[in-house]
Amino acid sequence: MMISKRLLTVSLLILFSLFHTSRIDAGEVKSAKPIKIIVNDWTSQIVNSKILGTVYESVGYTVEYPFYAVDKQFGAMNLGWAHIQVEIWEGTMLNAFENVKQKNVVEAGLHPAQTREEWWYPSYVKQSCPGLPDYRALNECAHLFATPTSHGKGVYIGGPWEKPDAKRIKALGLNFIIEIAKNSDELTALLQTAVKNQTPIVMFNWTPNWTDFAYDGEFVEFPAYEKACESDPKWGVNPLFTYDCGNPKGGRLFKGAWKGVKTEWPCAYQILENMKMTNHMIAEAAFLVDREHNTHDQAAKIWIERHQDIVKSWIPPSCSH
Ligand code: TMO
Repeated sequence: MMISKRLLTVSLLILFSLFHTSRIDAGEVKSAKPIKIIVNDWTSQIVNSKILGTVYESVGYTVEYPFYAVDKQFGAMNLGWAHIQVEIWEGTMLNAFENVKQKNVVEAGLHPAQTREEWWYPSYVKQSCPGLPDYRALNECAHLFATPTSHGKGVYIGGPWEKPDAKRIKALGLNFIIEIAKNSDELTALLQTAVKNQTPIVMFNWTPNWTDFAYDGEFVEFPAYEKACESDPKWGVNPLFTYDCGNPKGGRLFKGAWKGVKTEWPCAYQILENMKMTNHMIAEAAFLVDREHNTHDQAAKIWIERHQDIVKSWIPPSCSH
């Protein structure tokens, strides 16, 4: 009895390792463990995650989409709790990413897209505040952006992503307060209401985004960013405070992965490296949801149908079914 049980165990082990080896020989190591693709709280990131996840499923992987706020995601990735991030914006996430990059997180290549994240308004706002886009016009026009509870100060609508807006308001002496929208859906709703009523609004926005295709709009031009603006109070128009400048322009957009992805799901890692999104492609992904009211899943499906050749080109031949 004892012996046969042991025999059974041993033969099962041999069988299992044969099975495992044969998969390695095929050059398609496909761990059945789910790949956890991080989703954040703005549209293009969610749609891009679903696009990538759909491609992963098409080559046989299992995928999950845990939500993480941007300030929690890299800690989770460093511990291997989450595995992939498809849209890392230099302007909002570089420092947090750099903290984990030398540990258990790797950079998986750049998107060709060039990014900017900054205060923004739809163009009709300029009719009532003609000094824009120069930031100095904001104080002359602060009353236009006031609300019943802002005590005459202008209201700037920010997002839930780390930005030095409070420091900038102080350093540049702006007569503004900040209200934070909880995600890109709320920003979109506020913008659409303002446009419908042609009321002034100044809010956080970025490019690539759906607004690139939907509205004329402009970023506010603050004093041009330089690294020293963040660290040296003497730099810039205010000698006492840092952050008397705008956000960087021409920011990089890149991808990141938990280090273990390369060995656990090698094809997934290669596909992530090969996924390269332009400004146009990302704005389109967001437009499908924020303007055309598809769900994130529908948008991913439509996007993949429209760009089949591009999507196919991300999949190395040894990884396709
Ligand atoms: C990170 N975001 C694109 C919302 O600025």
